[in-house]
Amino acid sequence: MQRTFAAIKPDAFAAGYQGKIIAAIQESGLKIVAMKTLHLSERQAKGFYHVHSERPFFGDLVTFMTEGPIVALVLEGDGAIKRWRDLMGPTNAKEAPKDTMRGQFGTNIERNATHGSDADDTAAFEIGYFFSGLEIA
Ligand code: FUP
Repeated sequence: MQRTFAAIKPDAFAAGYQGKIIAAIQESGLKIVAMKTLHLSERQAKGFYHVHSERPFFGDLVTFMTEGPIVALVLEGDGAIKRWRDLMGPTNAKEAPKDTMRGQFGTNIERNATHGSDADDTAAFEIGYFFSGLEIA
């Protein structure tokens, strides 16, 4: 069994797509083992995206991720990291197929509705950033 970190970003949250995204996760067979709503501070968003701190889009990304609440989740299942990334679609929502989360609920490369860990090490960091062991079923 593998775990991954998923987030419903402020654009999808504000538009009320939480339910549809959570339903798609469950219909895919991935199990939700932790979930909470929170509104990131600037410091918290910078810490989450620290690997991108030198990239030109970092400031705008932090502003976007702090503009409203998000849903943070831990998903579990065989191959969960790749399965959730496949369900999300590519980073740029404009290029994402319409049967993916980003294709349905995202707008562009920044406002792309959802996040998913891209590897085992980032999943471990991101799960631990948002949840304590006691909060994961
Ligand atoms: P992903 O793993 O698909 O979330 O994509 P990346 O790790 O490459 O990028 C992380 C986030 O940075 C993306 F979700 C959106 C944002 N981003 C931009 O805003 N502009 C870019 O040019 C690239 C990424």
